[in-house]
Amino acid sequence: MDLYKDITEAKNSGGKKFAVLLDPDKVRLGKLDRVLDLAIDANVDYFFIGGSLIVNDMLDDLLKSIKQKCKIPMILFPGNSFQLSWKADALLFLSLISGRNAELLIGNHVIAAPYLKVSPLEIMSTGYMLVDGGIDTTVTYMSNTRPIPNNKEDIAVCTAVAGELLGMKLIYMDAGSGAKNPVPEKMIQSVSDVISVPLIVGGGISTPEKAAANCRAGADVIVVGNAIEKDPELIMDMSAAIHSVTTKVS
Ligand code: 1GP
Repeated sequence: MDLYKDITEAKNSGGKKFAVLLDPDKVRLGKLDRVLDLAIDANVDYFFIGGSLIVNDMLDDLLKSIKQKCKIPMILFPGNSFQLSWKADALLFLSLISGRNAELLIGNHVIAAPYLKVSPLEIMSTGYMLVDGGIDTTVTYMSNTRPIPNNKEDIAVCTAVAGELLGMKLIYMDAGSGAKNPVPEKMIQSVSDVISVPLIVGGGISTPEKAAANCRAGADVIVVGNAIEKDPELIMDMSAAIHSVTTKVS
């Protein structure tokens, strides 16, 4: 399956996609079955797999367990180059364009390149932008970068445009896992208005209402992790809310 085509076709027709983030460290394999059943019933579009720091060697087991049970595509969302596996379907090849840490802009990519070049993974270059979520998240500490202040739409817009002009195929605005304040709709709207590649939004989204509001503001893919870890049943309402939004395409 060409996942990038799937995302862009949805965007071009105003449709929205729902990605459930599974952190291999946090998903207890016991609870996973329930999450997978709900994800199948709710027509979840993708699993994003990754975390800022993974301390258990559970990535391959998690990918195997998902594949045994369903066909929902698995997209790696790696916090570092140890979080790679051929068992997934695709990879967000993230460049942390909101930061000025050369290792996360290009350094890790050079190290991973020979592995990725021969892998069967679909590689999607992604301009990854951290937006201040109101608390110190693991990702800000681990990346050693400062997030974009959440009232600075102009910085977010220029960063996203630069990412697109550099050839990145997706822009991902993230307030960080467990953020107190998700990315504001005003910022989503400003960025969505100026880019033509699909926009992924995540971090601290905990209600279906918020997810739908983000979609109306211009997000094309919504990512939810924490809230679903706490309450897997939320998958149904989240998915219904996200899939119910269609934005006008000009
Ligand atoms: C984090 O965007 C994701 O990188 C999801 O965040 O876990 O807060 O939903 P949450």
